[in-house]
Amino acid sequence: MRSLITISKEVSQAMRSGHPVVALESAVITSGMPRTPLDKKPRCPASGWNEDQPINLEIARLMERTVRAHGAIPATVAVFDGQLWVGLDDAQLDRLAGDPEAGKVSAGGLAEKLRSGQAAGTTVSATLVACHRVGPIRVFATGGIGGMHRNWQTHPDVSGDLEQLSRTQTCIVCAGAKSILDISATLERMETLNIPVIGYQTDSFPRFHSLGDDSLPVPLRLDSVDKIAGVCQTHWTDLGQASGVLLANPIAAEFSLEPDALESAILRVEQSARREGVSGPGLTPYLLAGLNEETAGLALEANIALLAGNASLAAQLAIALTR
Ligand code: PSU
Ligand code: MN
Repeated sequence: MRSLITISKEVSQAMRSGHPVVALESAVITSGMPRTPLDKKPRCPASGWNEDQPINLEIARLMERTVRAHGAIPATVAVFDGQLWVGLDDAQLDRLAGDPEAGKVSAGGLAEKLRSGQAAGTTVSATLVACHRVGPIRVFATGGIGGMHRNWQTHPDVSGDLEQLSRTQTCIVCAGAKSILDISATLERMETLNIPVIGYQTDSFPRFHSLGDDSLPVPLRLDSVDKIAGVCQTHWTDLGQASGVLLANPIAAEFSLEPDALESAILRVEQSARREGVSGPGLTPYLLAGLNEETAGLALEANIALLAGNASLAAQLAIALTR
């Protein structure tokens, strides 16, 4: 039978020779970032950023370049032409970012997308499926993991990211959970799922667009990638545990949004989501886009900065895991 998974030559060679690989998702490309140019350079370090190109393409390229700059190989995961691709070349990245029909796909929807031949960016859960199937690829960088939406008590919108992470032996590097979620409930859920949650050089669980605070302590703080690699190795190899690890990497302080202003922006965007009846898979993209507008681009700058920061830490961890 024809395989439905295509691993790029570069990624498969790297995996065969034990070279560090970092998986990258693509829902951020198709559904998480504007498809228009930024018209200036981002404020965070972003060498090679092309102001004429759409933000979604430039962020994907920036993450790949950042992984490479540290000496690891990026493996961006996406679906098109009836294939689950692991590792895209520049033309494929360009095509995905420019495809107006491409939405996002989660783990449960992957099979149908492959059968129908439609293009889609993979969410964290769908990217984890690829990590597991081809490797496992041990390290994966994203912006913020999906989790329990606010009001989950009345409408149980809980991202499939959490379940999938609970059965994939991959460490996901993220800036915590998105501020639009119920972060406290999300942390509780990860404890239930036996997912180790590690704060990188921080005592508090970060809130994606902003730093965390004392109200949400991380279960474990570690300050070096070698120590984190050690915990991952013991979790998977010595103990044989099936769950992944969540590494929370706070946004750089200079890009962190002021918590009160962020919270009131979230409340306004939530209100308009309710008014327009937005729910389900469209909710996260709607809330992220609304926040970018409400904050006059500050949330977008924060999102770019944290994505690049996570790619950098993920590459360092992937290298530490090969030692
Ligand atoms: N990080 C970002 N932007 C994003 C996402 C993460 O900076 O758009 C995506 C991830 O792909 C994650 C998804 O899996 O948001 C969560 O969506 P949902 O809540 O519908 O599961
Ligand atoms: Mn959801």
